[in-house]
Amino acid sequence: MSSLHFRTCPLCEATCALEIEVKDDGAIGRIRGDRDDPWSKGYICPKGSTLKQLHEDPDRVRTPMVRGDDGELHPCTWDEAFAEVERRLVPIIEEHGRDAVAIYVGNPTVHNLSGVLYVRSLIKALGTKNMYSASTVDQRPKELSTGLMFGTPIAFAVPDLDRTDYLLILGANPWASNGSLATAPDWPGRLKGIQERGGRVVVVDPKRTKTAEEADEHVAIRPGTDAFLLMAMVNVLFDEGLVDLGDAASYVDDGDVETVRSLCAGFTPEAVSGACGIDAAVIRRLTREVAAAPSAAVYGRVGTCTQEFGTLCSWLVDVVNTLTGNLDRPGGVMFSNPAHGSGNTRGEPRVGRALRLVCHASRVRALPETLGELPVVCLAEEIDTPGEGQVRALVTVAGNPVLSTPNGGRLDAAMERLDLVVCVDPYLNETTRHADVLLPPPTALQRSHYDVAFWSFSMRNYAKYSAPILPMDDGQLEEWKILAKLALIAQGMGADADPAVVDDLMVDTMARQAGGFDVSSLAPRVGPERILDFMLRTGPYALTLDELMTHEHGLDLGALEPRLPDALRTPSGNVELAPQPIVDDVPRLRAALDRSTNGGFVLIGRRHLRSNNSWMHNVNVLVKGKPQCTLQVNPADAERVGIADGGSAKVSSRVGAVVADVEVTDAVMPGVVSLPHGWGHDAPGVQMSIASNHAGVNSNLLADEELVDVISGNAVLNGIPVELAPVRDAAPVPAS
Ligand SMILES: Nc1nc2c(c(=O)[nH]1)N[C@H]1C(S)=C(S)[C@@H](COP(=O)(O)OP(=O)(O)OC[C@H]3O[C@@H](n4cnc5c(=O)[nH]c(N)nc54)[C@H](O)[C@@H]3O)O[C@H]1N2
Ligand SMILES: Nc1nc2c(c(=O)[nH]1)N[C@H]1C(S)=C(S)[C@@H](COP(=O)(O)OP(=O)(O)OC[C@H]3O[C@@H](n4cnc5c(=O)[nH]c(N)nc54)[C@H](O)[C@@H]3O)O[C@H]1N2
Ligand code: SF4
Ligand SMILES: [Mo]
Repeated sequence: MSSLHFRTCPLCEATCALEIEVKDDGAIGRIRGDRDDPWSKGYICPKGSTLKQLHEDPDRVRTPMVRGDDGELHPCTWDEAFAEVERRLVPIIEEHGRDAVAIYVGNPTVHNLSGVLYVRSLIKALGTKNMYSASTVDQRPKELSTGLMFGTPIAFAVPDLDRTDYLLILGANPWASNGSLATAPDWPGRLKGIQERGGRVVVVDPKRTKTAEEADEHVAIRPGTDAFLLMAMVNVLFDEGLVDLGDAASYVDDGDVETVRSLCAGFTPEAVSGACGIDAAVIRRLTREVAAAPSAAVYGRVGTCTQEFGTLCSWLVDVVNTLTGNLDRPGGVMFSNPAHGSGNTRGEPRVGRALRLVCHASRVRALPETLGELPVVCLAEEIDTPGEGQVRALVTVAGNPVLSTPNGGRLDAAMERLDLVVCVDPYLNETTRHADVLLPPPTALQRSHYDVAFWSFSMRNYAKYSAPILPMDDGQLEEWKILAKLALIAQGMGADADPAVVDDLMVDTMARQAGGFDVSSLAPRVGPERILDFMLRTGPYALTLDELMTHEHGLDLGALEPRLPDALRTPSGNVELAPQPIVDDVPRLRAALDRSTNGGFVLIGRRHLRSNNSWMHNVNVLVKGKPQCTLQVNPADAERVGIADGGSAKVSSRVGAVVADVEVTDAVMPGVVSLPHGWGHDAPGVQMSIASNHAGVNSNLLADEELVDVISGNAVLNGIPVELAPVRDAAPVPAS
């Protein structure tokens, strides 16, 4: 006999429901999609079933480790590990101040209930200006544009895939990524659904991706030029009298519409066509199609955020949605109403404070702080540039910035100089190999889950609690306790302090902010479950965790409904269509229009369905077969440079060089080469045996930390100028 358990997959943003078999002896059996789940209906991708392999991976670190006098990491007890953190961290803070300690919070944190809730207490306790996260190599532009326009940075307006008649996708490949900042399982099926209903899907991408191939139309665009394209679309809307805000008109100031009209002046399709590499006639036609469709949604993602005009792009996406009457209507872009509440369900409707922007700047380069964080492109220079305020210690939580952030080579070298590195992570990888103290959390199967992050912007209102499926092993510690212990140490309360102190403080603070909720009513729950129960009870449906637990296949709370004007939290109480910080950035775009390109190559990135950023390459079923980490080159370019399919090429940028295996394909447009990120697992000290056998190269040795979107400080990861050269000798050349 075995038992079946149901839980949400925590690996990507799609939040598919899994059915997991646990055998009599406690071993994990088959993992498949939960067909009774109303949200994902049995859909999963090849990664979902690998929670088993991740749990059983012999390379996964199972005990805390401390670096000894011999320079090696040695297993130790949790008490010893926390004592070591205290012994070394507290003097650094006392001698050099709080800013001498940096923290980097990586992507899996938001896929983890413990992480997402408790990392905040660690950040607060550290009290450092040197707070970094994966957000500034990802979605910070979208957070800023959403925050400025609607008042809440992460309550994004999401495309209503299941009802739309027309979807325009820019810079996203949901056939590989399963979608992002617009949560829904089975994006591929939902895209097909649009076509089956007689709707149309158009994809704007420098590469003919699987998503583009499956679409009705692929429009190839020069990397980094989407803001021109979108500005030209806005220009056409005004020029051809196609502006019609629909119901949203009541919540948008006419003056803002006029401001947008004047901002787009001069960005005609003819003026941008050369820069974008798109015919003016195509730009006009796409604009007319979006305007004429009974409902339409424009959706931009990583490709539009991680470029030079990321914030302008993200803003323009929602400007087009608004000007065509598609904001907040079925089939357009809509706001979720999540069971656990979010920024736009809490507080007073139409009451909000201006988004806090740039309270401080980074020490070395004066890049802007946004939403409490500095851009991660600054991290290495803050470590390797001497002077008052220099970073001397780094805490990483669920992050691998050596592979995931620009100029990873510089960061790798800088980490060698740190007085202390503390990593909360289950693997010894390219970043955590620098750890002095490594604190491994339990696996996904050993922890509870509820997707606080992604159901804040999902395409249906849906809730589900996942209980832990496997017990903790002897000597493991829950991740929330690890984070709480670090917070207590950072606060000077000592390595022996009880994590319950942090837990109580958190729930008390949240209850106070909610206007005096009686926390004792949540007893006897503690930890993440108590906070979740609180959030559900004070959320829009006044659910309780007990009630939610009775829905083991998840609770469908219905399709999205129009939420304007109540979802607005802007100072004006309206949609702010022309926020000043964004208006101020338009001259930069205008200036770039006249900039000539030198005709050289530019690098873009890509994702593969069987990969997940940098950390799942140790799962054999995901990496076996054709190598994923190849440099894709257009046939005409390959011939011109003298490189062949299956050969290797040296790719160089301002900051570094790699030698990559070449894949010649006409899927990438001429002048563009594509290399995925998250690879390069051949560094000494990395303990990921399978990954090291499929090492690949680190594309972020090429990404240039000097290239940023000015408003957000977000890294430019697409459109990086590079040079190509053939490599006759197959032997790898060291990176320069
Ligand atoms: N060139 C280029 N670079 C990119 C991108 C790109 O498109 N191009 N994309 C960017 C994007 S969107 C993102 S989100 C970032 C991702 O970059 P990061 O946020 O740094 O994420 P990963 O590199 O996947 O590293 C995740 C780390 O978390 C650990 N981990 C896994 N599960 C857990 C857990 O449950 N708890 C803890 N504590 N640790 C865990 C893993 O072992 C690994 O060390 O990469 C960015 N980098
Ligand atoms: N299998 C898998 N799934 C994942 C991840 C993963 O690593 N693997 N990572 C997860 C994470 S952290 C995130 S943030 C999401 C990201 O999800 P997506 O945003 O869908 O990310 P990508 O698949 O990288 O798609 C980005 C697309 O932008 C294109 N592009 C590059 N430059 C430009 C440009 O200048 N303009 C335009 N219009 N397009 C451009 C690229 O060719 C690529 O097709 O995926 C998540 N899901
Ligand atoms: S699509 Fe994402 S959530 Fe769904 S099974 Fe795959 S990794 Fe998990
Ligand atoms: Mo991401």
